[in-house]
Amino acid sequence: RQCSESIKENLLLVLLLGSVIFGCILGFSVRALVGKMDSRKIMYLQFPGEMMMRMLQMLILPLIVSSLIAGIAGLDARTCGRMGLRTLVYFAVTTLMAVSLGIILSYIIRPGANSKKEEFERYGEAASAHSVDTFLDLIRNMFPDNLILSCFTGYRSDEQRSVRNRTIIEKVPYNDGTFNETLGTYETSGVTDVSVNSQTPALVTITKVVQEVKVTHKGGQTGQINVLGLVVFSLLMGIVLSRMEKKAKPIYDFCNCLAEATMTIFIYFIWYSPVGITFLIAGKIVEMEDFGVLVGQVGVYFLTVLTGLFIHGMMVLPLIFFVCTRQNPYKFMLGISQAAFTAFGTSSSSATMPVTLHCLEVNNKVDPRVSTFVIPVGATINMDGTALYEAVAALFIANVNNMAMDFGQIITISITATAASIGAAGVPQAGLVTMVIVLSAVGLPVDDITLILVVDWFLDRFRTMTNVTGDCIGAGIVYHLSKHELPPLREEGKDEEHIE
Ligand code: DAS
Repeated sequence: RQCSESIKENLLLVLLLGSVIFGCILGFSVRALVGKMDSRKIMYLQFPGEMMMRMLQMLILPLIVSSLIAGIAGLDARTCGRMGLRTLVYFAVTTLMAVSLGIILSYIIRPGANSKKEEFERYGEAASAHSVDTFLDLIRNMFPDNLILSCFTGYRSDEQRSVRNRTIIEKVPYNDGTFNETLGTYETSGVTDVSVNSQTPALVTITKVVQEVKVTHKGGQTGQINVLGLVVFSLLMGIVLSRMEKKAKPIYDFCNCLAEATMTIFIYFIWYSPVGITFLIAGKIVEMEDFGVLVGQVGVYFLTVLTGLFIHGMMVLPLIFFVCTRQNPYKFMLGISQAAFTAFGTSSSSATMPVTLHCLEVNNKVDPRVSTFVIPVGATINMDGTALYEAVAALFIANVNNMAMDFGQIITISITATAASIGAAGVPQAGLVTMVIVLSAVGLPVDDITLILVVDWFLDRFRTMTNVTGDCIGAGIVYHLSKHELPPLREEGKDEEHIE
């Protein structure tokens, strides 16, 4: 049975790797044969991938709540506290190391230095307008329309009116919050013009709105699930149940059963993920504007981030793992490679979560009570790849504007890049939106985000892979340090000593 399990796991790994490669081939072939596709056709091409994303996202809620509650309820408070402390220390240390690496590399390679903004003009209105479109989509996906538009309509500043006579590229429905139970949507109470063209203060206005929404609606997440809220609830519930001991047995058994059933459903889904990843990647490649942007300073920036992610993900994290566990880190990382490829395909730590838990528990034999604690929290607040990227992007934009950063500003970038990575949700390109915090903290022009937008969808895949790898390495380390304190896992039919 073990042999057939490992054959299945290896087959899935080959299929996932193959899907990434085939997705690139399909994307470039469609791009060469069909050329520019309109957004509707691109949507059709991406549909199988979008379906996979929603299948995985559907499992997040039952999986996190049931496994986290059952995991914590099965532990005594002391073990739980020590495990939590080890997890948070690991998150803080690795995120700060990632930011520091990003800053050091930026000063060595100096992306954007001695370049002029005119150099980026060659991608002109099309790329920038496309970038602004993309940015608007990102913001809209990041926050429910009623949130952003209520802030937006409440944001009627003079600057806003002055922008009004510019090219209108977006008519966005807004609403007054009336929810239509039948349709399950907000009633549209009107249409507001979001007047933006490529290089106008409007983008700053919009990014200020993003900041406003981010600040006044802290934690405002996409229409997707608020993972952080779920994790906090499940942690608290698990701790309370742990103290209730045998009275909590019915809920404890229910959560264990729900977690097992959810992972069984996931096993069916996972065999579809190679198909989904293929079409997700192909659709993005077809959608991509001009690959030529990778030549020149944006290419240097792109390679700086990739170099940092490679060093951090393939050297720094494995070294930390080896120091803490004295085990072969690359063997451990081989066990989580399905999650890494899924992260590359989906660009979402949250959507990858079921795969991540499966890899840790089935391939690397990590105790579910540890993995279901570390991974949901890590997918939400531990994003080493994003933190490194935010630091490099900020220094790239500073170089493009010939603005030298003093020591105080470097420290500010380190702190805000860490905060931005904690604030970013585990959804595609969340790090790009929280970048606004870093840029405005050190007085960099926020609308220069358009300079990096065109390559961001591709960089996002690599930084999401690094984020997921960091979470898995953390789960492996916390498991190694905590396993002697964990009560034996519940056998079939045998009651949990602690609950009993
Ligand atoms: N895509 C995000 C994630 O899921 C990372 C980012 O946007 O930076 O981890």
